[in-house]
This record gives sequence, structure tokens and C-alpha cells, in this order.
Amino acid sequence: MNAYIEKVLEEVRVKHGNEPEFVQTVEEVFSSIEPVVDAHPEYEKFDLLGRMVEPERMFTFRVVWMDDNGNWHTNRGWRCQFNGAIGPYKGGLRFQKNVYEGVIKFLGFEQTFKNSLTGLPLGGAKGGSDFDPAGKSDAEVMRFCQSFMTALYRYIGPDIDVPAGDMGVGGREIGYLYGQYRRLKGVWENGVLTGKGLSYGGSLIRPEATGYGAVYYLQEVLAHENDTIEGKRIAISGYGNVGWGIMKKAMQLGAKVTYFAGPDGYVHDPDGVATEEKLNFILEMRAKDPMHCQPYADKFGCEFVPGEKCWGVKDVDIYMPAAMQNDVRMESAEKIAASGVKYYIEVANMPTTNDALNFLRAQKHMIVAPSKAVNAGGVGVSGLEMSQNSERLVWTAEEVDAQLKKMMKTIHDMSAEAAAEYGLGYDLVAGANIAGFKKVATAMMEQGAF
Ligand code: 2IT
Repeated sequence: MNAYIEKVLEEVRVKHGNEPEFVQTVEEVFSSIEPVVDAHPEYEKFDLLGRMVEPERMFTFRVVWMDDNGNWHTNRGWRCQFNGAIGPYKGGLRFQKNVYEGVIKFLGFEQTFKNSLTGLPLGGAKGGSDFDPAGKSDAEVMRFCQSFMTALYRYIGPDIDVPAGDMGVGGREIGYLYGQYRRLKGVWENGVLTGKGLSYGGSLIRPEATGYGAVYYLQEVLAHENDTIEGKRIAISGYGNVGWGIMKKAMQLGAKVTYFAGPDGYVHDPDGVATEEKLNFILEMRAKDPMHCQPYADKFGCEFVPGEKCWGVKDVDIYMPAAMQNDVRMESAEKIAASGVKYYIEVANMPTTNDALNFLRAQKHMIVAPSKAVNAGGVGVSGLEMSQNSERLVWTAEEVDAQLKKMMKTIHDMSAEAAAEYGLGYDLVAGANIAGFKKVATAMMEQGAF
């Protein structure tokens, strides 16, 4: 390993010992960029990597809200503006009980390289709160979002920082957040948030974009292997917004999701989640609390395996972890490798631990694709939403979808080319890291030290 990379990694391990997810993502990205850093001794001279692992700024704020019984609650909110070298800060907000600084930083770091891969001018950011949306009424969510935005609004703007959704933040939350931003600022600046409703500047296809984009990326991988998507069976974890998009696009293209896992276990539907009725049921199920997938098995008469994940099942062609970080650990990776399934396509942000990911990459019979490329269509379409807002135009679903498809092909091809350039073969993980890194590094170098 390059001595300068080693030195920066060691500093990160010491400084962020209590933020393991952040250390993990830095180790993952930096393990790929050695040939680039070797070729650019000036990076060390200007301590480029040391700067890259330090967020440009990060806000922590108090969020106080009242529940429906008149009791007050205090949560913590964050916004991490990680890297603005290539565009305004951009990235989602995550509302989840176990969110803390380390999660926000890991997501912000990852977002920086993902956004670079989209080819659009988007810097990297992430934010969120340890607010637990489970079981909250609409009115409680509204009051929480209003309080959250009251703390955040002075730090964001269409040319400054543009938040969006992530886990726990969907169209409803974005609506309440935007309403409060507008009330506070007294301007029509709908480019300040993405993932908006269609009635106030949202983009068609944005809700589906992450899942659709993941399937478009998968198609590029299959094409590289002289294969096609027709008839393919897919096992996924997670049936939130992203999993739902994968199910829907797979159905349209003649493939099917035959396994999906939730917090309570997994469902096996050999016919696939491949009818409108089933897809609508998924939508209903994900809105329920607690999030259980067993009702699907009960309703459609299929097998439900409680308390287990579907990693290791043999009667599929593709695995797509689409739930959350560190969903697939070494134990699951070993089962996945033993199943003989060829394609492991990450979708959720950092769904695989580093040891498990490297183990899977080392399997000769497997092709592994990294989430920062595969799920980039979500933020990519957010970028298209920003363009529509600034042009005061609305693009058709067909226009957005065509752009998304093109973007996913470009991301795949750029990654494959970057890996090939450094003699790494068809290594999509290293290629995505290298391609994402290079653009940010070049922009930072050209803008001088700060
Ligand atoms: O992880 C992600 O890329 C997102 N949650 C979407 C971010 C965005 O700004 O659309």
C-alpha cells in the first residue's frame, strides 16, 4: 500500500475510532485509488487525501417537537457538507433511531464519489436525525419536519446545499420540509430540495429512479457478460422505495424478484413480485409499522422463513442487497459464494462489510458491482430535478427515464474503463472508486488549498 494512503488511513482510524462506519468507507475507497495516488505525487505534497477525509463543515442542531399528547421531545439533527469541489452540496436526509455522526459522515463521504460518478455538478453531503419515524402520526411528522427545517434553512439553498430523502424521509417529509423552508425564506426556491411532489416542482421518475437505475446498471453488467435480463430471478433485501423500484423495473423487463427479505425474515415467491397487485401490496406493507413482510406471504400463499436473510439461496441469478449498511457480513458472503450465483449487485449504501466485499470480489465465478455506482441513479435524477427547477420546466417521464438510462450506462462504462486503464480487468468496485475520485481530486487541486 502507498505510504501516504497508509498514513492518512492510520490518522482516520485514530481520529474516528468511535465512528466505525466512517473508517470503513474511507478504507474501502482508498484501497482502490493506490495507482492514481502513485501517479500523482503532488497529492501528498498538498495533503489532498487528508483534506478529502475532513468534511468542509458539519452542523449539529437541536430539534424540539411536540407529540399529539402535548409532550415535548428533543432530538438531534445533522447536516454534513462533505465536499463542494464539483458542485453544490447534495445528498439525502436520513431519519432513523440509530443515526449518529458516524453514519452521517460515512454517507456524506460515499455521496461525494457517487455524485461525481453521475457526471453532474453535485458535491457530496448528507444529513439526518436520530428521530424515530416509526409509529408517528402525520401531525407529529409535520411538526418534527418544521422544527428540523427551522434549524437547517439558513445553511441550505439551490446553489448551496440541496437535501433530499433517504431512509425515513420520503415525499411526505420533503413536502413538510419544503413548506417550512418557503415560509421562513419567503421565496419560491424549490430547487432547494429534491424528491418533491409533482405539484410543486418534483420530477417524474424520481421516486423510481434509484431502483430503475440499479436495474439499468445491471443490464449493462449483463450485456458485458453477453447475457440479458429476460427470465432472470433476483433476490433482494429491503422492500422500501429502492426495492420496490427494482421489483417494478424487473417486471417491465421480463425478469422477476423471487426472494425479498425484511426485518422479520424473508419471502419466497417463485412467480415473482411481478403483478400490479403485488407491487401495490408492497407499497402498503412498507407504510406499516412495524415493517413486516410476512403479510405478503400470507396474502399470496408463498413461503415465509422467519428470522432469516435470503443470502445463500441457490435458485436465483442475481443478488441485490437493497436494505441498509452492513447487511451482508462475512457469514452471509460465504453462503452467497457457495450458492454459485454469479452476480452480486450492491444497491443500498455500503450494504457489505469490507471483508465480505473483498471476499466476494475474490471469487472467480462472481461479478461484484458497488453501490456507489449502482444506486447513483437516485441522486442523478435529483440532479435532473434541479435542472428542471432552474429552467422552470417539466420534463416528461420518457425524457427523464431516457436520461437515467444513459447515465447508468455512462457510469458503468466509465467504471469499467477506469479499472481497465490501471490493468485491473473488469473490476467495477475499483473502477467506480477511481473514476469518482479522479474528478473530485482534480477539482480540488485546481481550486487550490482550502
Ligand atoms: O443515498 C442517496 O444517494 C440518496 N439518498 C439520494 C440523495 C439525493 O440527493 O437524491
